[in-house]
Amino acid sequence: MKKMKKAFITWITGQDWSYLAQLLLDKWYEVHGIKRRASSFNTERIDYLFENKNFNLHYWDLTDSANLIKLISEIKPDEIYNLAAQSHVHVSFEMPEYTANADGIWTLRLLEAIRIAWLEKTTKFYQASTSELFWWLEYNRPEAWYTEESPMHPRSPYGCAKLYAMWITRNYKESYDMFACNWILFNHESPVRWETFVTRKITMAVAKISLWLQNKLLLWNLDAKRDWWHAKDYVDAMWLMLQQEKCEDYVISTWETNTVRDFVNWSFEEVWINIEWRWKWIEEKWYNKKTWECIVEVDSRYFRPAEVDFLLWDSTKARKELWWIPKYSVRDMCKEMVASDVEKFRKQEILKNHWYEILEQYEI
Ligand code: NAP
Ligand code: F7E
Repeated sequence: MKKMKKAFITWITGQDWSYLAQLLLDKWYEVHGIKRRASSFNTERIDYLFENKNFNLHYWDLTDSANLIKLISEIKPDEIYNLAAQSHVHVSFEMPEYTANADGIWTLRLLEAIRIAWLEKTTKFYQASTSELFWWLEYNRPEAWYTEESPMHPRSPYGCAKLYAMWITRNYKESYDMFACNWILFNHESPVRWETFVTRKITMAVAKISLWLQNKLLLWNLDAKRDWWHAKDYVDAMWLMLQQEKCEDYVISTWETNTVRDFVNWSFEEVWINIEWRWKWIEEKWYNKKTWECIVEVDSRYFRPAEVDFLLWDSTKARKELWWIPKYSVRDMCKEMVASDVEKFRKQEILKNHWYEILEQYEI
């Protein structure tokens, strides 16, 4: 009988993991995920997996090297997917030291644990790297495609920490002949994206505005351009990468870039609210064309000390070598995210009203 493969994933409560877990369980893997203990439940994205006997959950914190070595030595995973990170760019300016530890040094701990457990020749390692390592403006190429040869210039503590993680992964590959690869990822989103990333912040606000539960959406740089794609497409590609004979770094992207402004427009179109903007840049305000209420406003609290203004990548290498093609367009993804948030808030309201009716009925 064919041996069941073991996958080890850090961490299990994030957006990507929730999709990756399902993909690996469908492919008949024994899956081990780790999570940090929290004082409240945060396993909403993966609750449905607990019934599957091939799914195992371990508690652990990134500062705990001893427990990491113990887990890796006991499980002896065939594949390790390192998704752990303080992944919010804005937050990294407020918590730079913590971000360096979580996103940089943590990767080193994991690579060392593989070596200490004598698994460097058998375990394949995947590092989630990022497009936040690149920036063109300084090189006077404001709107050109990035390629694998583009200069790296991180613009945030998050980018700097991820740059270290990428190079230490490359260094372990070269020094110890490990199968250790980086995947440079562009922004990928979904209905379970964390609420403070711009796309989810927009779709949640649009859903609430359409249901009269919120008045206004506050944003910052509406002109920033991003190469957004669906997280489901990304986990397919991630698995494919670890199945290759040769260990290579890849970039995955959609070949399309759009502004935050476009995403706001598409989202309002999904709930049939016509909007019109007045005044430019810092004074910019958007109005509902039916009621003339202001529903989008620029707010300087979301300002970043340094910003990556533009992202677009030529991912020819990954498409040629991995035969990976995205299934979702950015518009499909936006549609799915808005529909999911409208459904979520509508259900919550129905439930709330239902409880009010019961309380009134019994005069509680
Ligand atoms: P995410 O939703 O923010 O998930 C990150 C995970 O890391 C969460 O499960 C979080 O746990 C955990 N975590 C953070 N700090 C921790 C700590 N100190 N101790 C224990 N757990 C900790 O991220 P994602 O969007 O799935 O992204 C996955 C990976 O891809 C990350 O490395 C990210 O940097 C990288 N990436 C993402 C994108 C993107 O657009 N999504 C693009 C490029 C690269 P809690 O749930 O307990 O907070
Ligand atoms: O911002 C602008 C903001 O926070 C996108 C992470 O997954 O992708 C993500 O990082 C753009 C930026 O994502 C608001 O200034 C305007 O230009 O959704 P975001 P990000 O910073 O691109 C990369 C590839 C990663 O690796 C990261 O882990 O939108 N923007 N107004 C705003 N952004 C936020 N969050 N909130 C606003 O109100």
